[in-house]
Amino acid sequence: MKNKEVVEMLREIAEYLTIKGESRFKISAYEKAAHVIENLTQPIEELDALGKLTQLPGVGKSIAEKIHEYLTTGKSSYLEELKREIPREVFELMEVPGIGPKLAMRLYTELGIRSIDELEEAAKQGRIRKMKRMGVKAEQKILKGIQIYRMDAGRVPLFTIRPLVMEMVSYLKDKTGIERISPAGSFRRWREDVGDVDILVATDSEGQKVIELFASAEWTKEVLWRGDTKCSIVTPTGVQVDLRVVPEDSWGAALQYFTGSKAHNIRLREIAISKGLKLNEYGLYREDTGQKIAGLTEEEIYEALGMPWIPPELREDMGEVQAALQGKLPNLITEDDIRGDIHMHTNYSDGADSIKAMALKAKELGYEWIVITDHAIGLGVVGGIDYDTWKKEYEEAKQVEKEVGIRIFVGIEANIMVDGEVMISSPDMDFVIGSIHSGLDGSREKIMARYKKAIYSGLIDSIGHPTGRLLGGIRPPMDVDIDQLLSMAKDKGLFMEINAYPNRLDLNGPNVFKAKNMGIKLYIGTDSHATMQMENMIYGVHTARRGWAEKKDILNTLSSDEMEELIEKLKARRKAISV
Ligand code: DGT
Ligand code: CA
Ligand code: CA
Ligand code: ZN
Repeated sequence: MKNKEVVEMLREIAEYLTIKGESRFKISAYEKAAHVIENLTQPIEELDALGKLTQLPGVGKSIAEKIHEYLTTGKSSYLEELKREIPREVFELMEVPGIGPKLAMRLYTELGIRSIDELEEAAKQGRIRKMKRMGVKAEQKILKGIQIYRMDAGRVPLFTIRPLVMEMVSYLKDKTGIERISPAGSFRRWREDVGDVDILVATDSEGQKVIELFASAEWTKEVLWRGDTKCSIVTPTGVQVDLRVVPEDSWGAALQYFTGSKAHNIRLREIAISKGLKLNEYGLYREDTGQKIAGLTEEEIYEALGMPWIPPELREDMGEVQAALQGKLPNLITEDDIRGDIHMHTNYSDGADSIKAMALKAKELGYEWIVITDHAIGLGVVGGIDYDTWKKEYEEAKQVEKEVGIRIFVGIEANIMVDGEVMISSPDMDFVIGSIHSGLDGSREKIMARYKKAIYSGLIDSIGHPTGRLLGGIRPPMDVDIDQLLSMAKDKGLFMEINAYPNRLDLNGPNVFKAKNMGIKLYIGTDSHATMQMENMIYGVHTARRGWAEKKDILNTLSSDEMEELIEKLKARRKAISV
């Protein structure tokens, strides 16, 4: 099946077109088609062979031809042509947060900059401020971007590696019959980005076999180190994965040790020492006699240290050990608690799927309700909907609601414009998310003034993807004063979003923690633009858990009746403002 390759080809074309400054319409045609094919379960070759490519939503004649050419010849002459026109170096420059395609192209052509090192030199020499429409500020922004880029370097967002790691674990389990195989490290703690991946295997007799399977599998591009109990490899995308084999009776101790974090482990070791015990990756021992008192499971280790088992997401030394000792650990929200999804797009705006498709997917996921929030007008980039179109969408949703048998609320994702105006909101709408989609590089004063005006207008119920960051060095967060934002949200009774789109995770764990401690309610929104993406809910749930969120903190755990009741209140509140 070549779907993945075709998706990559289409996305690459879209990237090149962006750099060329082609119309947004043309670019999003390729992005949309890529989106659709990404979610296709059938091999694209089959559709092509049947001449049915154009039946896919978003795939017109011209894109179908390019796919056909790629499937028959292994390349796209259109893409080759684009590659001749635009040098590869421009893409490297775009890896610096804050440098978009146009600026990258200008830096390349006007200053002849060919690498990030050269860019840094040029900025330090003050050559960038001399370019047209650039200045000292722009130059400093570039230097800051380079700093962020270097900081991120070597770490990858969790979602880019998670599917492969899960595949590794189940493959090794299947082939060996060993039950005790688990990811550890930052991966198991659900950190949003990981330096390397750690996998742990407990076996007394099959270590060699596991290591052989691991090192010779398709995912191994290069073996860095191979010994009797440890093997480190590099995946095709350049991520290092460490596999460790430990004795069966050390499973719990090793899992605890290698899950970390380092700071959490240090805390635990302090507790152990204060009790006359010694904790390491083999077990928990009495200091005086050397007798082993725990090691087989994590639970027994925590118990022997006088506390309940601590969920991995909490092991960041944010007070979890203290809380555990006092019996005050939060009762974290779980995937099973989720009864609905807030924030998703349909083909009314830039989503790939219909209301019905989204509703059916929600039903498949076992939800009771969803809140659809298509983009409103004012977005510039993607076509957003106006009030009349929203009204139509609402009516269609009511139809679908009956057909599918799931509660469908229809809200909107309103834009908080550059001047803080909310575009658009109405008391009829079930839920109004206010999001910033433009001018993300504004100063802290500007961003906060926009948020303030929008929040105090009374027209929005929540803040969507509050910092606007995109993981993987793509876009740094806006210059948001998060404490001030949370205080304003609290003041006006707004909800804060935990955007579960895996390259957003916004709010992130630490900010969820802050919001929760201020008594602000949150919700998880997958921000899905296609049915498949609704499965990203897990990233939101685990981000919530990293912020210590409990069931009661998160709107998605409400029943459909409770949600309806809340929505009636929100509508009444908005109505009171608009009269
Ligand atoms: P990463 O890979 O940078 O995303 O973060 P981790 O947490 O996965 O760190 P890694 O891979 O270096 O080590 C995995 C775990 O092993 C770490 O979370 C805790 C444990 N560990 C590693 N080195 C030390 C150490 O020097 N002391 C202690 N107490 N634990 C360590
Ligand atoms: Ca690691
Ligand atoms: Ca490691
Ligand atoms: Zn948005």
